[in-house]
Amino acid sequence: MASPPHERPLDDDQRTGFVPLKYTPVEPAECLERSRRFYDQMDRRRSVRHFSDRPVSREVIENLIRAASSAPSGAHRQPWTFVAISNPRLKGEIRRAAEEEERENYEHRMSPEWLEALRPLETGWRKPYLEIAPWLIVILQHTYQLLDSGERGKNYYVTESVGIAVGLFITAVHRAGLVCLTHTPSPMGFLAEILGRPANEKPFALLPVGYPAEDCMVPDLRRKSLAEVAVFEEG
Ligand code: IYR
Repeated sequence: MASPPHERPLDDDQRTGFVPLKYTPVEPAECLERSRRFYDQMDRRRSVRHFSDRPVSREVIENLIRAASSAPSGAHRQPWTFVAISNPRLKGEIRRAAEEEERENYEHRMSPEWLEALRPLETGWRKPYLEIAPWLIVILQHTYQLLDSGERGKNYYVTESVGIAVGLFITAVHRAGLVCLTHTPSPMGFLAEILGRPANEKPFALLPVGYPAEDCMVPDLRRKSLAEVAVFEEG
């Protein structure tokens, strides 16, 4: 009888081998302290729509993308591309295209219920931050792999994987002392077109990144309490 797939010996080109985990032990008290400190820091993260035009070096952006790309992904395919844009002409082109779609959204496509849900955020179709922020990061998901043979290879849990990578990116931005906005102009097809991306890459989100404007204001939101978001089943 043939062995199940996971018990079949690997071909040499499939073998990655195993290495010891690089793990630094941590005592429970230190673990608690670190978890507290990290939460305190993350609780200060806010989505920002008022950016300074103060530059951010390419090296910083490279490190943020490296951190994001450490995300776990289905079958370790890392099915994402981060396009980092500081070119003013491209930023202008993206702003114009995003505003065109967003104007249509706000004036025709969004339901009254949706507009009402957004009212406290005081958003609108105008997106000046797309030109003011020093960097725009476009994240694209690889809906399938383009193999060297030109054939399509399947990717797994693509949306989940890319969502996690964007979460790590947002965390890295905050840890670096910068701010960003998770922006999803809809539909986003124009981004793949403007950036000339291959057919297997589908835009996932557009994140302006930079320093906040000096007079930056954010909506006075409250976050759900632990009891509202967590359920513990212990014992
Ligand atoms: N994409 C639009 C609308 C928008 C939608 C949601 I859901 C938000 O949380 C915020 C905005 C915009 O960027 O204005």
